[in-house]
Amino acid sequence: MRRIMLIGRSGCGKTTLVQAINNLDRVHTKTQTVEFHLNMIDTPGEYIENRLFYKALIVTSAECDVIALVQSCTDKECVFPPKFAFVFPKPVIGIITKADSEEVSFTDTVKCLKMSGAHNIYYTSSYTGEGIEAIRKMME
Ligand SMILES: Nc1nc2c(ncn2[C@@H]2O[C@H](COP(=O)(O)OP(=O)(O)OP(=O)(O)O)[C@@H](O)[C@H]2O)c(=O)[nH]1
Ligand SMILES: [Mg+2]
Repeated sequence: MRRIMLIGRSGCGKTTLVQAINNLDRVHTKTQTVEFHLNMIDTPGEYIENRLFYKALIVTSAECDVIALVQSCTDKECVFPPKFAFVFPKPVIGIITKADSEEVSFTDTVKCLKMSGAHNIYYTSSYTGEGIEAIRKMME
């Protein structure tokens, strides 16, 4: 089983995604620190929003097999610096969250993740379950 580490801005839906993938009850809490699950590592949004924490992300990534850059299709701004993926000596995928949202265009979100250097982009909604099985499969 491959362990995946989620990185993305505050409120983009990382923790909700962990809950959806693991069939856990949906609980809304702001992630305050790095949280280790058997198959996933959940990080606080602040870690990508503040470059002082980049080092912490890189160190923590030693504990995972795949890094996922997570960006909500409802977010206008791309939180990742260009080529950010290349700081990790591991595969980096992109996950688009909140695909159930109305009237969003995925174009900018895809562009953001590609510019960040993510390969393989997954479209997900933790609410409808879209894309959740595809992520589970990728983690097998
Ligand atoms: N429409 C929609 N909203 C979602 C989805 N996933 C999460 N949300 C909402 O987005 C908000 C933030 O979700 P979280 O999972 O806590 O976000 P996070 O990325 O863990 O945020 P931090 O812990 O602060 O870094 C919550 O109000 C969720 O209900 C989704 O698939 N669709
Ligand atoms: Mg969280």
